[in-house]
Amino acid sequence: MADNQKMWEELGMNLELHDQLCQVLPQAVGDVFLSQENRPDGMDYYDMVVADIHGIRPSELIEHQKKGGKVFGTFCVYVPDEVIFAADAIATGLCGGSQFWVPGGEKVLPNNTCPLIKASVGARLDRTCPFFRIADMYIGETTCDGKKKAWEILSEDVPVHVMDLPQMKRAKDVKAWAEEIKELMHVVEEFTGNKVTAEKLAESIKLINNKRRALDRLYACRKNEKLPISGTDALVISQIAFYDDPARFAQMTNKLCDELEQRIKDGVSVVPEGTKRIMLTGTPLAIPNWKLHNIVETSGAVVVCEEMCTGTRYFERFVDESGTTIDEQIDAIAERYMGINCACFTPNHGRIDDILRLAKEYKVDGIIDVNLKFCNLYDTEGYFVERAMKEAGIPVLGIETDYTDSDAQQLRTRISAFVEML
Ligand code: BJ8
Repeated sequence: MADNQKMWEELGMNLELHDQLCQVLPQAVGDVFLSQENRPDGMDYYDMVVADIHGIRPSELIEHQKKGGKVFGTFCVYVPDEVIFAADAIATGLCGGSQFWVPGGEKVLPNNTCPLIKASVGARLDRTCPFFRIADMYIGETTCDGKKKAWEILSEDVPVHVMDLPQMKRAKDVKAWAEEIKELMHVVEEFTGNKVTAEKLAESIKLINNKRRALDRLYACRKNEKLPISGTDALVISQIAFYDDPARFAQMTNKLCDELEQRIKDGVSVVPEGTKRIMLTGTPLAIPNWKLHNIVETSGAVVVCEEMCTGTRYFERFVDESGTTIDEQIDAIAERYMGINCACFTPNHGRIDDILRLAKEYKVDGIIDVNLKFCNLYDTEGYFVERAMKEAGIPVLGIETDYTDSDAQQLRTRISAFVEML
């Protein structure tokens, strides 16, 4: 811990403010995770990572920098990690999921900005998150208006490269995205001084695909009637995937899956038979946002799937590994990423198809459509999502929330009533 203090100091962090965050986190982890019963032993790894969230991984990133490597911070699942790792750099997710960072963001952003953006900007400007201090360059994207303007503010403090994400899915849009990926590759090459070769890119495509395969395997376990892992535990694994070392993450997650598959064989479940199965859909739940899972899972139901960026949108479908030239590989990367169905696209029927498919695959009893307050995109798309679910006969509850706890009681009442009627 003394080492962490020294590292944070050297990173120029606001130690006094950061101490306040360090004081509340262990309590939150205890309340949300350690209070669960019959957890798989393999959760030890993720518990350790979360317990020292501002220590273990940041010190690894700094080690990498000491050897001359660069670290890139990202905020969206459309930004292809493959290209960054291919230049011997490291990509790390930076989305802020705590109310702790929101006031810092509100100093420069309108209050009616979504909490994810406010927290991300606040974490940087208030100097209270080591990951935001460590990243040498941020990679933004043009997904929503709030983010677009946030990049301009952040770029006054840190180098930012913004990728222009098309918002339709015509052939020319996929082509345009491939061009953007190529540009990112050049930016990363220049910034790191390392050339991306076809061999390097092939390696990193495999590296990131392997991470996806591990998550896919984890989620497959959640399709089972006998549920070997809680939604809360699965969520934190998805969140850790954004910043952990990808090879180690895949290894540890596969190890956990060995245990989960054994549990399935042995008929072990973390919930009693008949517990209602809930899928969450909507805006992402960035770490340490565990509020909804915690409420659902202490209200007599269990979360079996998240159609979210911290969920299926992150790992479903793999990049074709057969390309041998940079152009073929970049086309394959563009193809895979443009298959993600975010509400920033119009139209976005693919997302409705995904939700209907996932509801069947994960045998869900009901869906909660979650919107982060002031996210206009997902809020508006909720109209189609909720209508399609009703037409399909799947019970759906639409909720809007932020990072504060002020609505926790009200949410608990609504979610309990929803679970009751399933
Ligand atoms: S692919 S969901 S990670 S953009 S920041 S859109 S919540 S108002 S995060 Fe996102 Fe990429 Fe899409 Fe996923 Fe709304 Fe907030 Fe914007 Fe947000």
